[in-house]
Amino acid sequence: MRTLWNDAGGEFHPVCAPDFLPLDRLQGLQLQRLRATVKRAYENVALFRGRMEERGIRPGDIRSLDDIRSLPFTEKTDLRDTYPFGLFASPMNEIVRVHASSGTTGKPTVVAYTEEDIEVWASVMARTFACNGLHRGDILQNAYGYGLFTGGLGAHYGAEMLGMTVIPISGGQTDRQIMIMKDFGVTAISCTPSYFIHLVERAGELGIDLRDLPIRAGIFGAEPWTEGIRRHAEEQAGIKAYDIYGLSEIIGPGVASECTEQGGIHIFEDHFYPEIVDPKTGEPIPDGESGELVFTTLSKKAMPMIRYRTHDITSFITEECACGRTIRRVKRVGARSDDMFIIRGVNVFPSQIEAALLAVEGVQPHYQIILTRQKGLDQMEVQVEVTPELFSDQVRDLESVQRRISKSIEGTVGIRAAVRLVEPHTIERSMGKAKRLIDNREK
Ligand code: DLL
Repeated sequence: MRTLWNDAGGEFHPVCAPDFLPLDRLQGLQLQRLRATVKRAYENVALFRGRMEERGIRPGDIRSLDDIRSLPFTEKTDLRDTYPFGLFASPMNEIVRVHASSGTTGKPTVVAYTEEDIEVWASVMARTFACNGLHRGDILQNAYGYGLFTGGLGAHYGAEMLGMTVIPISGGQTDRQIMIMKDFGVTAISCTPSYFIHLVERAGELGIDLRDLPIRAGIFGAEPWTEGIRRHAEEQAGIKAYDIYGLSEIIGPGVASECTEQGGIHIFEDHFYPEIVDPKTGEPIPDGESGELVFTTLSKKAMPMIRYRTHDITSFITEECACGRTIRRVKRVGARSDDMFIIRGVNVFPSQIEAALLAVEGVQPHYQIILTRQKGLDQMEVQVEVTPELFSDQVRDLESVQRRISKSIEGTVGIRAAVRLVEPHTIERSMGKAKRLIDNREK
């Protein structure tokens, strides 16, 4: 993979130029690419052609960016129904890579890349790292999982394109990660936020204070996380923690990223056209209101996606960003519409529970929400770890923390939860995406 020379001391990299395009140029590019994508999807993918024909739309009917609204949505079930290769728009001999997401039930969803797609992917990941203030000379410990998951290889190619030194360590083997971080002079780590919290904790047990090491940035994504987790990671490790977002169906990581302003994620919208719609009606909603993020890929060859419903909930940020990027920002994705659970008629997102927990002193960012049904009534128990000092304290102190947590949860979501304080290390640690919710209610 070609590495672009970064001759501006890390402040600017040529691959980042599209981040700063004037709006009319950006929109011109988007329209040109949208038309080409729709034509490609129509001509090569039976599902897209069939759906467009049902609506009487032909590729030539897309004349403006707003015309995108006449196109049908695509859902994750469409990938499952056409498993494994039914949505490919390129012949197999042009596909150089496939990835797949494990999926909670049954078959995985498969995604594909041509050589050009891999180049685009590397470039949007290079732009992500540049957004995070990284550059040639940085040493990146890439602890996203390598393999069928898009995190590891996606970050890897982007880091190399930017000219960083990559340590392709993948997830797991935490003690070894800490040794390498220290011995190799690592300046940035990429992994899930929950894994980083685990790594910081383990370093502490080994008597290593990450604040004494050169590491200065954490590139965190692949799961929802909160400002509480950011504060914890930044304080405990002496780093800046950045939010990066993506999904396999669109490309993997590299769809959107925070910049050093840390005020929402910039979408690389020259390649991924965003819409935010009402999750129930599919109709567009006014800028600034929250709804479901929908993406249309603008340059993917192997697997173009038309109006893909992410089920991720966010809103557009309308103010300009101080960093000068013209590409639009959305708020961090705190919730997926399908992560939401309903308990006693109240809609609750796991991230709301996380925010309520971390607002209480002495609470550690390790928790699990367990739902059960007893005598026909839904019950929510939140198991959460507290600091070892607190745990060894008097029962009275523990009870007071328990009460404060209960109050904080009730104040946030409006319902009572049974709170169980558990000893450090009781909650299972994850190497990748953390599992926060266990729903034991029979369906
Ligand atoms: O998680 C790609 C990725 C890898 C993103 C590494 C960032 C870093 P999937 O496994 O297909 O792809 O999962 C995609 O994860 O629809 C969101 O629900 C969630 N997600 C990803 N990033 C974030 C984030 C990768 N920063 C699904 N905040 C998406 C909240 C996120 N949720």
